[in-house]
Amino acid sequence: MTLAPDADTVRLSLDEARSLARRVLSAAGLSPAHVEAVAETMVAGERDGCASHGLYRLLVATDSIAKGVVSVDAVPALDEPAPALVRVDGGGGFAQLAFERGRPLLVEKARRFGIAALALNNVVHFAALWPEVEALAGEGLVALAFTPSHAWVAPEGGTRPVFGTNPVAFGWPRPGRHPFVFDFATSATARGEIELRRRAGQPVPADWGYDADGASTTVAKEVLAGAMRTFGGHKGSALAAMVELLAGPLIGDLTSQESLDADAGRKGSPLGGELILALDPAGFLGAAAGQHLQRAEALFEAIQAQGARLPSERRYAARAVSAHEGVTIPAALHRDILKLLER
Ligand code: NDP
Ligand code: PYC
Repeated sequence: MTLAPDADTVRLSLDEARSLARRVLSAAGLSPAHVEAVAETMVAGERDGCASHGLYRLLVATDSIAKGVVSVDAVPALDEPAPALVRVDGGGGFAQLAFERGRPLLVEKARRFGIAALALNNVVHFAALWPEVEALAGEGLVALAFTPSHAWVAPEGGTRPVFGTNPVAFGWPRPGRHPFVFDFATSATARGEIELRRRAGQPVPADWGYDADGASTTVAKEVLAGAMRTFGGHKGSALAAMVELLAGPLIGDLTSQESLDADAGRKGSPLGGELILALDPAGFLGAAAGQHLQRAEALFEAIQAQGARLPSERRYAARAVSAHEGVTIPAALHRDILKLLER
């Protein structure tokens, strides 16, 4: 670990970040299998320059553990409700281990049937979704993932929370390259971004949310106590509703309002489900499979030829830098993380 020249930040190698995350999660009482899965996700987030879902999440995850929101030693249970469907009951544990347990069978079924779905039920979710779709695209599959959260977001035309921040993630394989991946909240931004602004004492853009009286505000704390807004007006609002339905009632799990009700004021991470879809291009294309990759590359080239960037380009670039330079986090965050080891 080194103090950066301004002493406001701390630099950690990836190994140091991983070891810190594991120590904190173990000290919080999480079982070894969950520690591994959860620490990897947080380090991957920090490594890829996704601060809102990186090491900051150690504060969030340990808070949920301390409040009894998470089952620390849950053993995910896998079953097959239909030939192309996989279900993993996470037993109230964090979602990462449940995904690891379900992933091999999801891949196998997608290859066998051309399309397959994995429902994670009864999991606590604090994380980004790109790790799931990137892993599946790395296996040559096209992937989609959705999860509701807590009711923090107002529908377009209203000012009171109904939806979660409800991310949508998509992954597409690329020959010899990292997959094409996007992953974003259907709210104007992830709630984690607003939490980071609150910690840093910074304002938020006026179109991110409303205060508790339904008035626009740039004060992060007021948006957190009021309602966030969807991205893209009615379009983000409809997509947020779709995520509620697909990864809630469709898979027999909670909506964001139900998750907030189940939280009963503890302010823990969302509890509920995640839906992950995997498609094998060979299912549609048979012997012609492979051409789809070249045609996709032509599309990506046309985007980049205009000077526009692909989603995930920034993240992969950050990954390449972190591999030799490590990660830099605010010193205040580092201090708060170390305090978790003193409890
Ligand atoms: P952003 O609004 O920052 O959007 C992120 C996505 O858009 C990334 O794929 C990013 O690629 C891409 N992107 C950003 N700018 C551009 C650009 N100029 N051109 C092309 N692509 C671009 O993220 P959010 O704040 O909405 O979400 C952040 C994270 O929060 C997500 O990973 C999401 O899964 C997570 N989240 C998790 C929730 C949960 O319940 N578990 C709830 C809500 C959010 P790149 O990474 O390369 O910049
Ligand atoms: O940043 O909105 C968010 C979020 C919710 C759950 C995990 N991350």
